[in-house]
Amino acid sequence: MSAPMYSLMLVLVTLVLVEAKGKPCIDSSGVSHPSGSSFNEDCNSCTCYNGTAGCTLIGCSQWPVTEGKPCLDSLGVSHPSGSSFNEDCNSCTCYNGRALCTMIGCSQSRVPKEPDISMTYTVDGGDSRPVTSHQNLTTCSGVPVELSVCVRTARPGSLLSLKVKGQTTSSSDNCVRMFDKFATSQPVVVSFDEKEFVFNVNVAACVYNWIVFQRRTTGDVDFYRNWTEYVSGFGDVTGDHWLGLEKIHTLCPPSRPCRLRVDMKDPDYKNGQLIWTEYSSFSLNGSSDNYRLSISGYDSRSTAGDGLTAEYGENEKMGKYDGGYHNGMAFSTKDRDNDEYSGNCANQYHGGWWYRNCHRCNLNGEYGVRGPKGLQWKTPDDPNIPTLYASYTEMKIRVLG
Ligand SMILES: [Ca+2]
Repeated sequence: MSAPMYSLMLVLVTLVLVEAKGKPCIDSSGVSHPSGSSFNEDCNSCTCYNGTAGCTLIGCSQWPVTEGKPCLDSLGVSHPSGSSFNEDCNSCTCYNGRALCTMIGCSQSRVPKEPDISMTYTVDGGDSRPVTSHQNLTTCSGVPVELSVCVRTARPGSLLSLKVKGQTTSSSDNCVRMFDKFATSQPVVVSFDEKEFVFNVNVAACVYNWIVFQRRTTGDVDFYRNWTEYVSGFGDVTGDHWLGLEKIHTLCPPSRPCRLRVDMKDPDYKNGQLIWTEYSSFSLNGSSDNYRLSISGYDSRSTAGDGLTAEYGENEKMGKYDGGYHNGMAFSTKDRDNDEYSGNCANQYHGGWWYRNCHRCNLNGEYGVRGPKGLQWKTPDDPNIPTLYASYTEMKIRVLG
């Protein structure tokens, strides 16, 4: 290599090193952020210190950052500058009318819905024209719906198509499914390219985008971690992970509580079927208050029972715990004891949690253990549900408003 070429390479290497030392507090929209403020950028959460941004990757595995997207969500709601909204697994913040979005770890969750359409048609066997029908759909409270059309007596290989708002999906098996977003009732067109027989159209599910902040499916990721790790998060957002207390607090501060859903499977309960629990209000205080939990609004339709706020036992009947056993508790880890027990609950039960004295549920406990150190979920107020030990958990939030 010639000397000038070598020098040029040195210069390039030096430039790269300088670039890596610290990035300016300017986001991709060209907005400059003041010291002490935070912004989201290229899958990172950045905080400005003296004009330089320190950034932490917060999980952006599938979708690129969308630059310069208008501050409109999929329902057509316009969001003002400075506000944040959630969209298709992204957290978006508006700057001067443009949204900067970062994927933050999301699971599309289909919540089964009672069918609100049931159409049955019998087509004359001699009629070879495509069958077309219109039917109004009710909404799933403004969130996308999953539609499914199944042909009970389809001939093998016959093509079935479903058309919604100009979009068509086809399938050559017995059923075709499509997702769509309905802000209001919309007509649904169902057609066949051949004469066909009897079919039904159902709204199969309301599809919510939930941000998963905790997932356990194997024992591969150790959850017996220290305070720093629970604050910043660990694991991979596409697999088993804990998103991090600071991010959960940012998404669900007390001023803007989230909806919480907990999905679980216990192989010894209902043949390991998925069971769930929801709370209408979930928020965490900030680091200065050790991410204290506020949780309420247990959904009585939940199939897993109330492990977080159930009132039972003498103390709770007397109102001692004010809103449930884990409500109002700070987070504790093996090196940060914020519980009400004389010892350290996190140490004793091998997790990090909003322990009191100590727990009714311990979903960050030791994977595979059927006991209080394990992924226990206890709801003794409900005689129909035994104490559960999960082999699968997802804790997830929907950002509201
Ligand atoms: Ca203690």
